[in-house]
Amino acid sequence: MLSDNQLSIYKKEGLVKSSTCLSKDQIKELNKALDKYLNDHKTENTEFVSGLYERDSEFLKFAMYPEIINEVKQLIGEDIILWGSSLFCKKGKKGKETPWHQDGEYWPIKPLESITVWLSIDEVTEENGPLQYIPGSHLKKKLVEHNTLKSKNITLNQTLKNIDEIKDQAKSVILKPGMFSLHDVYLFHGSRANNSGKRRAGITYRYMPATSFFDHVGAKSIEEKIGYSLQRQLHLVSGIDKCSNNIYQDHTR
Ligand SMILES: O=C(O)CCC(=O)C(=O)O
Repeated sequence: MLSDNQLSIYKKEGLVKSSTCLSKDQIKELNKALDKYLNDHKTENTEFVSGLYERDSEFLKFAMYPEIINEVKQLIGEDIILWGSSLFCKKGKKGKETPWHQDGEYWPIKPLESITVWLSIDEVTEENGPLQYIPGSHLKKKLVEHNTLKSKNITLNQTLKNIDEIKDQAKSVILKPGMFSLHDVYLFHGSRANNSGKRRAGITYRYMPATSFFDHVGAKSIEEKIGYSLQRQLHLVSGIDKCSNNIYQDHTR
């Protein structure tokens, strides 16, 4: 569980590292699933894959590990819907950059509340393009202006317009395999290109409090901007759906 100190770091900075690490067996399973996925999709771009568990249901079970859900509960409460997952698997050489952004710019969630678990599969160091963030940038709970980028060398195409002025405040998230970080939907974050020679693979799992609504119809206008589909399977992983408009699979009974 997250300690009181970790909870106050999350509140103040908008990101905190997990208090736990998955077990050796769990990490082995994660690696097995990723190796299989990469092998089955050799001809595709696998540096960024959205809708990961929709593409391969093997990735669903990791999102429900109690080690992860218990920490998510501490941050967004007992009623939780898992609504998405992505793979960010940067190659060791010419691994793509993730431009600075706020996640909320991408998502049709109303009201906009969500938390990301960034689960590391490889060792994440300063050299191989760790997740970076601006502590406290979530506090105003406002989405700021983004531009759309066109480049083959990026994972996501939205970028914060005025990031250069505050980039020097960035902190890096260094993680051992099986550890994860948790971050707020309004947090400014991104990651550099990877030229270290060492792959940097992580999976993101996205959870919203079950008081929010995932608007599949409203998603259409965002899809045009971001260039990929937001049609998602929802999974109730704890508590009850208090919004009552979401269509989901129930894993609580
Ligand atoms: O891992 C990365 O490069 C970026 C991850 C990210 O943008 C996210 O977790 O929302």
